[in-house]
Amino acid sequence: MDSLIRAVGERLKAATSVAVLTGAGVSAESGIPTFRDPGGLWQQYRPEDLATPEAFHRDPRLVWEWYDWRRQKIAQASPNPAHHALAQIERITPQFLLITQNIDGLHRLAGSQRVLELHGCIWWIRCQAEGTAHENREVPLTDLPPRCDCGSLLRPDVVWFGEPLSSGAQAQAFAAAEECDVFLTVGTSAFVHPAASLPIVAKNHGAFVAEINPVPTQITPLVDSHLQGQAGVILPKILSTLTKT
Ligand code: BJW
Repeated sequence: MDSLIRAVGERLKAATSVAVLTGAGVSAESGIPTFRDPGGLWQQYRPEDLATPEAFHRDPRLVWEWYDWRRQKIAQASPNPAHHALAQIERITPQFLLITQNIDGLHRLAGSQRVLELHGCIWWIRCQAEGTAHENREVPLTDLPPRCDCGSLLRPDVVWFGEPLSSGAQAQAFAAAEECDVFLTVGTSAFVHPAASLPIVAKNHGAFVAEINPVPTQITPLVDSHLQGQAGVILPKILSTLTKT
């Protein structure tokens, strides 16, 4: 494993442009549940009931109760060594983009600056009618489901199944995947598209692709290096190879 970590470190040192895709696994060590692991959210709840526009239309209160519960959990969480190591790697890399599927905001809290939140952010809420979003960090929320001053329902500003991602964010993510020298995919099952296409696009455009995950995923067969283990253990080790003189 140490030689794999050193090899990824060498690639990062030589790189001008680095893109990183993170998923729920990067926040697992902060105590935030993942979706598809044993005991994960989608083992306990049906996405059709909680993470689709149809579910919200059917029962906005139920969907909001679930998001309010997650907001309370996330409010108590802090960035872990994986988030901190990625913020440090950004500081020493000429061009860097962190593309996250996570809605918990922990990358920004750890000090990452160039962050694309592909699936939105749990701390922003959006008016169904007007489409305008604003930050709201109240936990727990009073009076569920919340309503806008215009009377319409407010919803979490996140991307549910069947909804398009922000076209600007998606275009920026794919451009970074096409242009980077090194692409890291960390703590994602690489199950959900279009995010899961990013490592494939990076590989097809000549990037060195490394994956950090305790288990093999859908994209393991195509990556150049699979670093098996927890992000909070492996990323600080990679960082230390970069900062050694
Ligand atoms: C560790 C660890 C540790 C554990 N260290 N690692 C092609 C075929 C079929 C369907 C589709 C397709 N293309 C698109 C679709 C539809 C759909 C989709 O992908 N479905 C698949 C399930 C097949 N995609 C969509 O609907 C997307 N929209 C779209 O395509 O729009 C098109 C469109 C255009 C025009 C008009 C209309 C539509 C939207 C996807 C939105 C996803 N939303 C969710 C929930 C909302 C946010 C929230 O509430 O949090 O986003 S679902 C959920 O999955 C969440 C996540 O961001 C996302 C990805 O999950 P992630 O992060 O990979 O987590 P896990 O749990 O799966 O994996 C965790 C990993 O961590 C595991 O591998 C562990 O081993 C690992 N791990 N501990 C490192 N310590």
